[in-house]
Amino acid sequence: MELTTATIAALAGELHAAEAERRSIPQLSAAHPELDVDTAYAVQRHNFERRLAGPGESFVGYKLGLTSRAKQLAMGVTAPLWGRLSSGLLHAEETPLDVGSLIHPRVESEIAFLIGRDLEGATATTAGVLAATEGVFPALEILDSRYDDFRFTLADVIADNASAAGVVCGGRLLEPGAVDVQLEGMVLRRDGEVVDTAAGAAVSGHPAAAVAWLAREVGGLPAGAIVISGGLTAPVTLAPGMVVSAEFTHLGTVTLRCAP
Ligand code: 0L1
Ligand code: MG
Repeated sequence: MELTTATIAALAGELHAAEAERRSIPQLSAAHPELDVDTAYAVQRHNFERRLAGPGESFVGYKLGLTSRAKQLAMGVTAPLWGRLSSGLLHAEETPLDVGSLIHPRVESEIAFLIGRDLEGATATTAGVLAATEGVFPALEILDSRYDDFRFTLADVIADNASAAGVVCGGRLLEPGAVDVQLEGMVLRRDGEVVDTAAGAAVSGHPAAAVAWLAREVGGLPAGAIVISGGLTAPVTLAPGMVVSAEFTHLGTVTLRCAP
């Protein structure tokens, strides 16, 4: 059964209130098993428009999620998804994160793309993405599910803007011709200890392939958009005082510090 516009607004309101009040809620699909992927994107869009109406907020790009097998296994979901990024989600590398401002914060390392010229959606390919990309750089994505126990169906997590809670940009911006992102190595450290390692190919075989999928899904990407291509490994749960860094072979290092 299709959900009405009023129900979509109500479901978006539940997620918005959970985020604002830093409390988790039951999965939307528990009360609305008819919530499908298309309707979930409508819920996501509703809240993103609400976010854009906030002071100083603007669209900055997209996030891809569940593009690696490690992430799909960690979350028990078997398909990729996408969410929307606004300026308020950009978290400066030098600013400590107050983990108490989030419900159950996690972080994961990603390869980010800065799109240099408009990319058409229908015909987007891996090569086309690389040709349209101004540069690639390393990022850490801060995640926070608004659902109880960080558990959800695919539709639930899409409605929740793919658990987006922040993006830390770091390292160096390299032209796509200057680095093979598929072979780019990454070492993930928590408080200086190695917790995981991966190569770019962990993301859909090639991070640019994931971005091409996104471009086809959303009908094209505009020049200036930032796209984070999805976590290379399972995420790390954050705690006060923790320092997490992702060191890439050529792209450099990006670090997130949590406030004590
Ligand atoms: O960026 C992501 O992979 C988010 C997908 C949703 C699952 C999660 O919250 O980790
Ligand atoms: Mg992510």
